[in-house]
Parts: sequence; structure tokens; C-alpha cells
Amino acid sequence: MKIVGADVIVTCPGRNYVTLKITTEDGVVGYGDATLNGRELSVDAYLREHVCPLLIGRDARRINDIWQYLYRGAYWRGGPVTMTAIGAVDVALWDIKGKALGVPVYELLGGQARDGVTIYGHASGADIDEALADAASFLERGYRAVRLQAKIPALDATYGIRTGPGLTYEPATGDRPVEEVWDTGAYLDFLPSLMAAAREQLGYGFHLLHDCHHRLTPIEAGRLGESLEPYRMFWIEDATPAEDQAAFRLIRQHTVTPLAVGEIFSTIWDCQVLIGERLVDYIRTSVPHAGGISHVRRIFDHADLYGVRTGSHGAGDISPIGIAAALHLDLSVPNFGIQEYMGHLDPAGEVFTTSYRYEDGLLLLGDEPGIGVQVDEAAAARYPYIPRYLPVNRLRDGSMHDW
Ligand code: KDG
Ligand code: MG
Repeated sequence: MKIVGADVIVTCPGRNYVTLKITTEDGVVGYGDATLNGRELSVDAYLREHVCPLLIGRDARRINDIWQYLYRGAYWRGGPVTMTAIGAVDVALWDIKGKALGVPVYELLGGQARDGVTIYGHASGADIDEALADAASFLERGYRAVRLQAKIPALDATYGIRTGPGLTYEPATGDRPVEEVWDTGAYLDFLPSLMAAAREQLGYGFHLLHDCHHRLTPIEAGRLGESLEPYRMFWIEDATPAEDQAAFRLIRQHTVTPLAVGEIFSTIWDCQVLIGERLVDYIRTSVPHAGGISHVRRIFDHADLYGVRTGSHGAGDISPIGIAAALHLDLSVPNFGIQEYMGHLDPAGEVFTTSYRYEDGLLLLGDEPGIGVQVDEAAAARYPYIPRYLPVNRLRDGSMHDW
């Protein structure tokens, strides 16, 4: 089953997506998500210049060998660009294998361990009332878990907040990063009042999550976790800059609020200490950014040994292909925790047709062979790439601050 084509499709149907398309000699086509938010063209170039030519002529059935060839065979291994590129190849090959055998990928992973995948939605608002109204609308639609963010009153702008009622927030805007002012003290003082209001008005009958976006020091994270304990958070996410695994030892000393981290991790080595020392409760590595289904499955297996559950990243900058790939893994692993899901705004639906569907707080996969996402290349061509960037943060004195 020789690979005869490996092509990259870059498109911006509402936001930028990079898709790898692999074609075999017998005409089977597989797709992988190669989107790396704000660095889209670096993965496009890595694939086109350094990976696609090496795929031609290889046997598409040998996913493990191709993965090892691209990872072990590269002197400059690891990192988000390389691992996103490898992830796209891996998912496209799983897609091909499923289509060739006529089964959905989750069947190849051992079959379903659950009926559907519990997701959490993103609720936010310009103030507490607006954020709670948004959260209530998720609960009315059947969601059992909601991430809650609200604008910090003392700041002009806060990342992760939708721009108006009825809208979802878009993480990347503008052809250069917007500069926002960050104030940790104002954030730490405000957040308990948001979560207190959420529990008071919406009750305890749903999972409540919050994302700190890597902005705290370990002791600040400990203080935040402790201050939120009465509100029984499902997790606080990315409390401190994620590359410092040892920081979580200090956070753990101060709070029993569950911790999640890992959306920016690329390999199992990035979370080896975090998992092995049980320093986190949820690991957020995602299929597209951490080497595909093959590698993230290893991370999840490692996590299972230590009682750490999965909670994969699923923001809108992960394409429908990346989300679908995640769902196949979510459906099959023993230690599934939760899956983030922001959805995709139109006109993404013109380019990507998915077989997964929402029902009563869950995403359900059908029995379509492979990953279950079709790509309309003519539609993709109507939406050329547009440079878009996430904002950056400075303190009030002008210092750059962490994401
Ligand atoms: O590309 C980065 C975004 O996906 C990220 O900022 C969103 O933190 C995020 C999340 O948890 O969805
Ligand atoms: Mg996050």
C-alpha cells in the first residue's frame, strides 16, 4: 500500500487550518490536522520541505515504522512544529488504515470503552452576570461541564472572553499580537467571587473548570487553588508556565483543587515527572500537537498507571480532523477524564464535514471508516491563509509576562 501523494492544504475558513492529505497507490486518502495556532506556515513548510518527500514510496500500513523514522530519524527531534507535523502524518495514516479495513479508528484501538465523550464548553462574559448567563445556556443545552472565564474588572481586557453575547471567543486576531496588560493581584482577588457566584446561582450539579493560561507563580497557584476549594472545581488549568514540571510539587503542597496541564506539550518527556510523581490530575496533551494518536496513546497509558486522567485540549484552533482524532482515542482509553470542545465557526463547515455529533453533553462518533472527516478542497481554496496571532501580556511596568 504505497504512498503516492503527500500534500498540504492551508485554508482560513474563519480561522487558519493546516491539513495534510496522504494518498496511497490504490486511491485511499487520509487526512491529518497540522494546525499550530499562529505558527501555521512553519508546520506547512516543515511538512512540504522535509516530510512529504520522505513519505512517497513508503508503505502506509506501517504507521509505527513511519512514526519512528520521522521522530528517531530526525537529529532535531521534539518541539511543537516537528511533533505537529508528525502528528498529522500519524493521524492521516490511521485514517487510511481505518478506511482500508472498513472500520472506524476506535475499533483499531480496541473498541469503545464508553458510549460517548463528555465535553466541556467555554462560557465567558464581560462581567460575572454575563459569564453566568453564558454558563447557564450551556447547561440548558445539556452540557455537564463548563469552563468559566470573565473579564477582570480592574483590567481593560482579559484573554479568553467572548466579544459579545451569543458569540464564542476567538483566540487569535490581527496580523500582529495585540498587547494586553496583566495584573496577577487583580486576578487572584477577583476569581473566587466569580466561582462563588457560579455555585450560588447555578449550583453544584455540574463540573466547573477554569483556565489560568500559565500566568501564576507556584505559590500564587497554591493560593488560587486553596481559595477555590469551597467551589469544588473540576480543575484549574495551566496554573504556572508548563515547562517547569517541578513547580507543581509546590502547588500540590498548598491545595487539593485538581490540576490540569499539558496543552502545549509535544512529547511524553514533557510530562514524565508530572505524571510519575502524581503532580497533576489531568493531562491535556492533544493528538495534533503531541505526535498523533500513536504518541498520545502512550502518554495516556503512562498517565493511567498513576491515576492521572485525560483532558485533551480542544480549542477552535484544532481543526475538525484533530477533534475527531481525539474523540477516537477518548472513546477507547481506560482513563478518559473529559474533552475540551469549542466547536468550529462557519464557514469551517464548508471545508470539513464531520461524522461526530453532539448529543446531551456528549460527542458521539458514528461508524464511518477511518477518522470520519471529509475535506472539500475546492471550498478550502476559497479561503486563503490570513496571518492571525494570539495576544501577548505585559505587566503594568511594561515587562513581558508569561502566557
Ligand atoms: O492556540 C492556543 C489556544 O488554543 C489556547 O489559548 C486556548 O488555552 C486554551 C484552551 O484551553 O482552549
Ligand atoms: Mg488552555
